[in-house]
Amino acid sequence: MSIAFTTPAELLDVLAGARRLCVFSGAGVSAESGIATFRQPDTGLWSRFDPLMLATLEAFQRDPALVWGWYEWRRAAVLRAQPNPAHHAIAGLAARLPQVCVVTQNVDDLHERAGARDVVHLHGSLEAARCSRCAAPYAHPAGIPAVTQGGERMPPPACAACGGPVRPGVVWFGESLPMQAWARAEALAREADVFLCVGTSGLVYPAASLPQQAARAGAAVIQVNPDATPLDGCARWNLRGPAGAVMPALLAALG
Ligand code: BV8
Ligand code: ZN
Repeated sequence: MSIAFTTPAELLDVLAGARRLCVFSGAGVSAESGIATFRQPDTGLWSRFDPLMLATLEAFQRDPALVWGWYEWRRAAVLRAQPNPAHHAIAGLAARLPQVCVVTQNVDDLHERAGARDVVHLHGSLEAARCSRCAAPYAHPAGIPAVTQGGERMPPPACAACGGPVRPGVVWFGESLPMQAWARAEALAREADVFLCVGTSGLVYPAASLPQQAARAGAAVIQVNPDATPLDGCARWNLRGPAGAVMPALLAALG
């Protein structure tokens, strides 16, 4: 069922009665903060590159300065951005319902900056850089990296412990998800009585299997996305609209 902006009473009853709500978010929840999603890439230099081609270990090994520059440009954009009403509404749900967790595919910290307490990062974080050789954590210097909209190649820093090239602390395509985060996300999906998908294309696995796992375990799945996605079929309700409008409306309707 696809509802454009109207929120059926039954959906509100189910959401208001949620005992264990799991919010599953993708790049679309940060779109209204000005953060380019994967499939509507920014018009900058990077629109000439397919993120699926840059977000890989092979790309980093082949051209570390190109990949490090891309991530520093993205990290600068996140540092300049603010959480949008969708992030705030998702954080606000935790004050209205007994148990709310967020499982995100995003590598930004906008859920946390909006006040969300329990956030599981399936694909790592832009702030968690580490040495690609000895895995020593790397602390980014304070402030916003000096990369321009056009982006530029930036050689990655050298690890203080072994001199190896520092890499972004994200999960690249072809890399396994952090075991603990993935195990917790699967458990949360199976235990949820309401599973709310916000702003994801549902194309990247194994993360995209979570809504199915939740539905199979009996959860009521709700999807918020302006477009249709492969998740439509497992959602009991598809709310067709931008998260920045739909999420505050849902929160307000809970009273
Ligand atoms: C792995 C970090 C295996 C980096 C990311 C089946 C099973 C297992 C794996 C695979 C499989 N099939 C294929 C694979 C391989 C691959 C994969 O899924 N490929 C895809 C392209 C087919 N998966 C992997 O490689 C994963 N690893 O499986 O390892 C393994 C096992 C053992 C040993 C070794 C290996 C790792 C995947 C993680 C990749 N890293 N991110 C970085 O950020 O640079 S994924 C990255 O892309 C994001 O994190 C995110 O997850 C994904 C993009 O998806 P979305 O978040 O949904 O964003 P997208 O732009 O696609 O869509 C935005 C949506 O928002 C749209 O629907 C749009 O309509 C909507 N929207 C827009 N505006 C708004 C909005 N919605 C609401 N409001 C708005 N305003
Ligand atoms: Zn090192």
